Amino acid sequence: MRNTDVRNAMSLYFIMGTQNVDTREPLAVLEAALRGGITCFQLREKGLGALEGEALLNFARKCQALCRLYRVPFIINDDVDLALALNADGVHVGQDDEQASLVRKRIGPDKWLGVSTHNVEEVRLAKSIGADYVGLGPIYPTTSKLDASAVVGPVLIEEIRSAFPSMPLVGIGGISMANIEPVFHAGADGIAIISSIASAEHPLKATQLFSEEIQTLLKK
Ligand code: FQP
Ligand code: MG
Repeated sequence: MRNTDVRNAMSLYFIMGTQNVDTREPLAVLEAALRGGITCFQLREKGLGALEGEALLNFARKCQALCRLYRVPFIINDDVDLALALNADGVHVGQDDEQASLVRKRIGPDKWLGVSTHNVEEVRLAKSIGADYVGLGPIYPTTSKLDASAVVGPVLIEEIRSAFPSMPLVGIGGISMANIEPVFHAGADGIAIISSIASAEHPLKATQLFSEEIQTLLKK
């Protein structure tokens, strides 16, 4: 069932672009994360020095091929044209991006649509236009997004979970091994991670630690 597949894919959702890996090889970081047990991947290529055009297309294709090898859904952030060109598994858009209802029309019913939300009303709207999941955050202060909105804390997850019991819901923003417990306790299906994996000294080990801890927390 699609809703169950989406919820399961949210458990350890890795987001990365070439700007997130310091001096490392981005594809090596992605492969380490895949080996370590990520359950979904979002290509988020933006900011200073971001790849564009043909270079972006080539890089995205390589990411997609790796994800296929590990049978992990491959989602594109913001760029609906790129998602369509690659036949990606889905698209993620925020409140300031292309309108989610129009994105749904463009990508059709089969691809996953994720929407960033910050309150119950935005989740209600996202659900009504056919979003498959919502990202909720920033749960904690983050350095990965310069234009991040106000920190919401795990309490908002609780509120949204009780209003929408079966909506696939992933917490994002400033999440590390030290603070994941409250996120799952509040009812999230998972966490979205950028720097705690992409900037970790050992991305593979960091991912494995997250994966083990999440399996424990989801059983509680
Ligand atoms: N949630 C998620 C996900 N992915 C994201 N990229 C965001 C939230 C943030 O448009 P947005 O989306 O507010 O900012 P940006 O395009 O800079 O990422 F749920 F997938 F974890
Ligand atoms: Mg966006």
